[in-house]
Amino acid sequence: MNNISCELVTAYIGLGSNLENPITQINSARLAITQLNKVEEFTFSSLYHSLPMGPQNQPDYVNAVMGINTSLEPLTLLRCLQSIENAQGRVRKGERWGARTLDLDILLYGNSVLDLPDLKVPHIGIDERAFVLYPLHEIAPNLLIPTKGALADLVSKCPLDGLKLLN
Ligand code: A4P
Ligand code: MG
Repeated sequence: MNNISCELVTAYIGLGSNLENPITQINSARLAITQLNKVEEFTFSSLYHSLPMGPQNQPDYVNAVMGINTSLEPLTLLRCLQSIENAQGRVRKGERWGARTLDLDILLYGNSVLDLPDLKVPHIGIDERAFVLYPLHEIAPNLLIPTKGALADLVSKCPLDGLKLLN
């Protein structure tokens, strides 16, 4: 990574996979994100095993959260993450919350609140998903989530829903 010149923003990315060797998918995505121009990883959570949210006729997931510093604009970052999803064989079949090789979500982008057609930040549902809240809390326990409140409070109210540490 490199060539960071403009204003740096701290962002958090949620990674999820439940197809084609999820652990490998997450590790490959992490590497691809660190290789993006103007993106620098500063932290990465443990890997977590989680039960599927949404349709139940799909494999369990592996989830993690990555903290980056970036000077990419939010929509540019989104497009870069979508390119990585596509490069790792993501197929969009139109089924909401269906199985996928890789899902990369922008959970937080600094303290921004964005309500664009293609990008909602904080990510929708961030405050009620164990597979997002627990890994995020592991790496950033003191975080305040715009419009939602203290991460520690959200975690304390969120059942584990079968979430387990993988490593
Ligand atoms: N989009 C809007 N805001 C964002 C954002 N902050 N980050 C738009 C990323 N994308 C964002 O996403 C649909 C559209 O969301 C994109 O076109 C983008 O412009 P998608 O990746 O094509 O489809 P999706 O992921 O199926 O949709 P959605 O509604 O974002 O699903 P989620 O919320 O990502 O949930 N169960 C477990 N255990 N673990 C998981 O990780 N993930 C999902 C997907 C379902 N069940 C899961 C998990
Ligand atoms: Mg998504």
